[in-house]
Amino acid sequence: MRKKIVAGNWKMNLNQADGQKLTSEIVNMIKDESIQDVTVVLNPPFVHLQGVKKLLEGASNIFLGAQNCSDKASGAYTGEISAAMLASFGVSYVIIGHSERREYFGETNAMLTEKVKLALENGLVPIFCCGEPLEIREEGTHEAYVTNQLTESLFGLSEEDMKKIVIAYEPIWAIGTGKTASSDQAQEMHAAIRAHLASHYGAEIANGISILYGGSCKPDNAQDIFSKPDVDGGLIGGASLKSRDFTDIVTSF
Ligand code: 3PY
Repeated sequence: MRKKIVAGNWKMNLNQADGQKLTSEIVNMIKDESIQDVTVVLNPPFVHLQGVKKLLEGASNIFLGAQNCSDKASGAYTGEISAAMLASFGVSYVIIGHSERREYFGETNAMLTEKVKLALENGLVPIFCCGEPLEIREEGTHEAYVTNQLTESLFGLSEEDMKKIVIAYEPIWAIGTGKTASSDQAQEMHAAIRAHLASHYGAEIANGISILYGGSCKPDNAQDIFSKPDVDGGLIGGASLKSRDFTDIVTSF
C-alpha cells in the first residue's frame, strides 16, 4: 500500500500570527475529521517552522515540512538553510525543485541532485517536484521532458534511497493560473512517471513510491483527481492557506 499524502505549500505567504492561526485551525479540524490513513504535511516558510512545530505536538499524522534546502552542506553561504538545520528543527519533509525555484532561482537538475542527497543524508523525505511548461505540453513532448527531469536528478540514487522519495507532478501551466490538469491528464502523466521509475528501479520499487499531483488542486477537484489509480495525493498551493479548503482536500480520498 502506497502512502496517501496531502502536503500544503504555503509559499511566501502569511505573517507569524496568521501562520499560527492557520496551523491551529488545521490541527483542530483534522482532529475532528476521520482522515484514516492520510499523511498530512505543512510546509510553511522557514521562519514559521519552530512555531508550527510547537502547534503540531500531539497531532500524530501531521508532519512538518520545509519548502527548500541548500545544495551545500554548511559554510559561508549567506542566506541559505541546510538540510541538517531543518532536521535539527524537527522537519520531516522538504520540497525540492518546485517549478518556482527552478524558474526564478535558477535551480538546475544537477543542483537538485545535491539537494536530494543532502536531504536524504539528514533523514528528510524529499518531495521532488517535476512538471512541464505550457509550450512543452502544447508541443506534445511533456512525457519526455518530465521523465528527463527524473533521470537527471534522481537516477543516481541507490534503490534504498529511491524508496524514500515522494514525487510531485506539477504541470507549470496549472500552477497559480487557476487551470487544473484534468484527472485523466494527471493519471496519464502519473502512470508515465511510475513506468519510468519502474524501467530503472523495477516495478516493486516504482509501485511503492507516492506520486502527488500539484497545480491548482482545490476541494472541488481533489476527489476526482485523487480517485485515479496512480495519484497518491496532492501538493497544495493556494488552497493550503485556508483551513477549511485544506482540510476538505485532506478528506477527499
Ligand atoms: C500550486 O498548487 O500552485 C503549487 O504550486 C503547489 O506546490
